[in-house]
Amino acid sequence: MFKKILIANRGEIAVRIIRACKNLRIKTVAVYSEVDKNSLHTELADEKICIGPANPRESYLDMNKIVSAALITKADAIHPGFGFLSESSNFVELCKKDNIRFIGPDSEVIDSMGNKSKARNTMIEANVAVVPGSKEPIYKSEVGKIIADEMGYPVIVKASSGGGGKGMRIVEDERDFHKLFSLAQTESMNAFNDDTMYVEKYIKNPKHIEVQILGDSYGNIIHLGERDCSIQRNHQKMIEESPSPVIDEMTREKLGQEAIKAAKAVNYENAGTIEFLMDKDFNFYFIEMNTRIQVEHPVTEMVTGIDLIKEQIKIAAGEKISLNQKDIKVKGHSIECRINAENPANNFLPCPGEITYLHLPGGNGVRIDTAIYSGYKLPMNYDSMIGKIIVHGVDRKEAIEKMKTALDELVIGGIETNANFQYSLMNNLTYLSGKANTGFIEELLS
Ligand code: MV4
Repeated sequence: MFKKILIANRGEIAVRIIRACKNLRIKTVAVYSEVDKNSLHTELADEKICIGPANPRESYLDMNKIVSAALITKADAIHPGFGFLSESSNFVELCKKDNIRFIGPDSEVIDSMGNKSKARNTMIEANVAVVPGSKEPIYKSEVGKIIADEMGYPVIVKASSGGGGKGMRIVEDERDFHKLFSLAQTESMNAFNDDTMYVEKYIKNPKHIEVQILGDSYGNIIHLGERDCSIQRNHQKMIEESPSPVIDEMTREKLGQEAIKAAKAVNYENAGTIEFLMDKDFNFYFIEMNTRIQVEHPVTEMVTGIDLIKEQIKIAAGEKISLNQKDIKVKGHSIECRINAENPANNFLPCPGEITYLHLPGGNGVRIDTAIYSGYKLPMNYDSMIGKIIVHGVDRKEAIEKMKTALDELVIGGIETNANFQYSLMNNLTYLSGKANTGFIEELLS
């Protein structure tokens, strides 16, 4: 097992990883930027090392600085968390060169899934259901249009390097194809320096369902059920839950096997997520694979009782997964609400500032993952997510009641947050029905 792990991240996920390391009696190194000098992760870690200015490019995204920090502190592994360097194959290679274990999959796997068009092809070869669409990467609008015309409209044009909605355009009418393809391609070029595109049939108002998987270095792969992440705004998830309120035990097993098939196609090792779209007739289609731990991992932990970060560390250290698929039971229901420093009354504008007062909720089945404390000044340089409330109940109804109680009890003084907006969603009839799809928030706000 590792003796010391460097956490190449900040905020609540850095704190979450430090706690898992402590549980495993592994020493921890925090890295921080100048504006994060007073951040909680630096306090909780055994050692801390400043890696530069607030701008992520000069600190949390600077691979050389992070590897240097690991070498100086003699850390034998790096946990990247999510965002930042978590899906950088170059970073994985750099770690390898210096004999530092990257806690995550190998660089080739990251690359093959990071290119969405390539990932689609891999899944088609492996007989995983994907959205009908192009097989080869597309560079010319004329080529894309032939495929779109044949499929019929609406279609969606996507950037191979895309993510978070960037480089994506829905085309309803064939006359708009060239214009929208070109817009998406230009956006992709600017954001990712890549003009590789692909085309899919557009599925209207799908549910976003993802399956958590774990794979070890001995070829064992298990799934830990699904998360329903349909409640999102501008491609940012707001609420996630497990299990999905619309998936029964039989469908869960089928979907889980589909996810395992997808993971096996790339010999997946460590924690990963297979993303599916579900249409109104309950058909599932693979869209992407995320080769990292995700923000919403706690809802899976709550219903399965498995600590995913500890599993990631053990797998990276060369241990076999100690669980069999038949040991994995989804028990009760878990919901996560993301708490953001933002103002819902002003188009969800980020609102960093000083937290003048803080009361966090608690109680049976209430978990708070956060790095904020009373007196903490939120820097403006990073994501507006400041924490997550995760609840676990015997069923969805009880989980919702616990979430309402927790949101009501939460007091964050000095800054605006989306907590009241989240509370209102817990009373929304569409949300309560469990049938809300990815178009729900946009419709609600329109
Ligand atoms: C889709 C889709 C419908 N059909 N693909 C959004 C982010 C990225 N991970 C994939 N996304 C989608 N892919 C097909 N074939 C719908 C979404 C989607 C979406 C698209 C446009 C505007 C808002 C959206 C919100 C959620 C999901």
